[in-house]
Amino acid sequence: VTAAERLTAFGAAVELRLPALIRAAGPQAEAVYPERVHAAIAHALTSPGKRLRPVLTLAVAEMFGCTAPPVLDLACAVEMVHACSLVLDDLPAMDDAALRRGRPTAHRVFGEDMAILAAVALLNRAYALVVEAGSRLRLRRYAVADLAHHLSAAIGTDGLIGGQALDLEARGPEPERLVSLERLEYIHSHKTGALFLAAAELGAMAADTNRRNLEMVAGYAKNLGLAFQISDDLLDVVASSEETGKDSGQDVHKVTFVKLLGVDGARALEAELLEFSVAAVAPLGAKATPLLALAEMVRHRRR
Ligand code: GRG
Repeated sequence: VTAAERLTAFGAAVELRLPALIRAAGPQAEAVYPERVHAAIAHALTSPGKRLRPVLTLAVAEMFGCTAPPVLDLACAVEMVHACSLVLDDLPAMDDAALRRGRPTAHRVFGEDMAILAAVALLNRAYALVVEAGSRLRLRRYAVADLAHHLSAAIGTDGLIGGQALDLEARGPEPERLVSLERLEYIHSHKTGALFLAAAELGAMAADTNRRNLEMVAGYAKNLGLAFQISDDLLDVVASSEETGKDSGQDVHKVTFVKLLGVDGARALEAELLEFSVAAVAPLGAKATPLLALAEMVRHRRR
């Protein structure tokens, strides 16, 4: 199998596993209530996403020799955090988006109240899964608390929440006059890059690999995440919502790399960051081929 086929297989495994993880196992699992929250969670989680972050977790874990079943749940936990962030980001108080993954956004289908509860439930479930999967892995170098801390750091005010908060503050007429390139890099590397970083770190920790390897994949993931957000800025301008499955032109009131650097400048920066990401894992040699394939996917993505 080629590296690209391996990535596709990881995505398919995630796809298959996600629905089973919505509810915790146990005596409550058969309960029907709360139907609308569960339906909203299913809508947010099982709609057709690209599954890049969990694929990254699985690819990194396998690269360091770990294919144990709990890694799949760890990867799904990362996707749950991502799904949570999308539901929140789409709310009227934030992007007020109508379309996500080619479907109406969670709050448009289930109402804002249920969408908020579904987002919080996804986040809550993600932490439970990290603890469960982390315990089953029986790691030597890392404690379960290390996994939870890395995830928490990625989400907190120094992670997704921090990046999103500054992004929201930077909106208005002519946002490009308010925000420097440095601040924009902070916004993007936090609101998007941080979860790519955690996805890779969790994969490395699940494989019980050493700190040096952990740092290597962290360097890869940080650059990949930032490049990914730049490609997102580009697609908002150059692709249609039929292609991306979400509202395009969402960024008119936001500051983006395209606004600060132009389309060509943003493309050049994206290419440079992808080179950095690939260079970070070069010492791993042929083992890193799936990570190179993932960087290629980001380079060529149209959705
Ligand atoms: C509590 C988890 C949590 C978050 C709160 C709302 C928020 C803070 C952060 C939002 C961050 C956000 C939505 C960043 C944009 C990231 C991005 C590029 C999303 C699109 O990712 P894709 O293209 O989406 O991978 P699919 O649909 O393919 O999964």
